[in-house]
Amino acid sequence: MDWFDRKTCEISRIGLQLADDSKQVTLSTTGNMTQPTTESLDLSVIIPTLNEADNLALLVPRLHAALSPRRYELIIVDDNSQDNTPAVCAELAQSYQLRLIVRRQPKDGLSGAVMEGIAAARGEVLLVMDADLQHPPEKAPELVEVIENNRGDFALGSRHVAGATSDEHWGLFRRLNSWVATLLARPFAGHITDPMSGFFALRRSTYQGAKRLLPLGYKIGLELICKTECQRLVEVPIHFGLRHAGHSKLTVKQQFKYLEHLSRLYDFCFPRLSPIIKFIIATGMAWFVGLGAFFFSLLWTDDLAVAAAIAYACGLGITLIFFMRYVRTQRAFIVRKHPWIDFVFTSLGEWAGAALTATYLDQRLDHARPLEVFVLAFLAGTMIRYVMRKEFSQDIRGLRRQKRREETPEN
Ligand SMILES: Nc1nc2c(ncn2[C@@H]2O[C@H](COP(=O)(O)OP(=O)(O)OP(=O)(O)O)[C@@H](O)[C@H]2O)c(=O)[nH]1
Ligand SMILES: [Mg+2]
Repeated sequence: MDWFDRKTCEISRIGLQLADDSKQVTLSTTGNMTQPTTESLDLSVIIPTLNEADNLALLVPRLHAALSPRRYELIIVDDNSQDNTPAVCAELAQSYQLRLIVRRQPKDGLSGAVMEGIAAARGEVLLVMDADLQHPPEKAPELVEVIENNRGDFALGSRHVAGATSDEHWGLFRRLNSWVATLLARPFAGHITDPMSGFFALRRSTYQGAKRLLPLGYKIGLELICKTECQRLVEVPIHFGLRHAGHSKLTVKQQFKYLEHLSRLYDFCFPRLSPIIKFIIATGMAWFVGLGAFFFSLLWTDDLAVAAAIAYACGLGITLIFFMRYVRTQRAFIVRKHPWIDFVFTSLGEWAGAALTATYLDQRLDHARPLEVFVLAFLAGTMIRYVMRKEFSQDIRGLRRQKRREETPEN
C-alpha cells in the first residue's frame, strides 16, 4: 500500500478531490477553494518539491501574502516525497489555493517536474521557484511585473546582479564551481549573471514558442532561456536565503548532468560549430593518449607499425568513452538504429587505416622518424573516422540539421 491509499481517508475528510491515472495523482482544492478548470488566470506559480514538507508550511502563507490580491494558482509538483508533503498540502489547502501533483515514478527529475507543472498551469504568466525558501517569495511580484508590464520576456531572480545579497557563505570550491558553471553557459546566456537561477517568470506564450524542450537535470531556467530564444532577459536582485529545512538535492551526479545538459544546449545553439569542436576535443584526447602509448610501445619494440597500431587502439579507448556518453545523452537524436554496430565498423576501419599507413611508411621510408609515422598514421585514422561517422553512421548532430531525427515532422 503506498502513501496515496493510506492518505485517502484524511484527504476526503478535509474535502479534497483526487484524480488518479497511471502516471500522476492530482490533489486539488474543492469547497470554497478553486477547482481546476480550463478558465485562464493571471498567474501560475509552479513549485517543484522533493521532501520539502517543513518548508511548504512556511512558504505558502508568505507567497500568498506577497501575491494577494492577484488571481493566481499555486501548483506544487512533488516527486513522491517520503515526508508528509501530501498531508501538509492538504492542511494548507484549507486556507490557500493549491494544487498538488504527485508524480509516482518520475524519471526526469526537477526539470521534468517543472514542465509537468507548466503543462497543468492555466496562468498567462508562469512563475517557477524553489520550495526551500532560498528564493524569497516577497520578490515574486517583482518578477511577475517585469513580464506583465512587458519590460522583458524572461525575468530571473538573480544572486549576482547589483543589489543582490546572500546569506550563504560559499567556500572557495563552491565559488569556483559556480563561476565555471556560469562561464560555460555564457555563450548562450549572454549578459545574464545568474543563468542557473531556478527563480524565474515568463509569459505562457513565450513558453509555448520554445523549440525542442529537452531538459536534463536541474537547469530548467537555462533550458528555457536557450530554447525560447528570448532576447529581453531581465534580472531582478534577490536576497538569497539559507535553506530553511531539509537537505539540498543538488548532488555531484546532478553536476555531471549539467555538463551533459550544456553539451546539448551547445548543439542546439551552435549546430554547426558544436559537433566540430566536440570532434576536435575527442580526437585531441585520443591523440594525446595515443602518443603516450606510442612512445611507451617503442620501449620494447622498434617496429614503428606495431607501435602505431597499439597506440591507435589505445586512442580508440578514448573515443569509446566519448561515444558511450554520446549514445547515452543523445539517443533521442541518433538517426541510425544500431549506433554500436556502426561504432565497431568505424573503429575497425580507422584502426586498419592507421595501421596500414604506418606499415606502408615503415616499409617505404629508409629512415622513417617515429613522430612522422605516428602523425601520418593517426591522421589517416582520424580522416577515416570523420568520413565514416559523417557519411556512414550519419553521426552528424548539427552538421546537417535537416537529418536530425528530432526535427523530422513525425516528432
Ligand atoms: N519534483 C522535484 N523537485 C525537486 C527534485 N530535485 C529537487 N527538487 C526541488 O527543487 C528545488 C531546488 O532543489 P535544491 O535541493 O534546493 O537545490 P538548489 O537550490 O539548486 O541547491 P542548494 O543551493 O544546494 O539548495 C527544491 O524545491 C527541491 O525540493 C526532483 O527530482 N523532483
Ligand atoms: Mg535550494
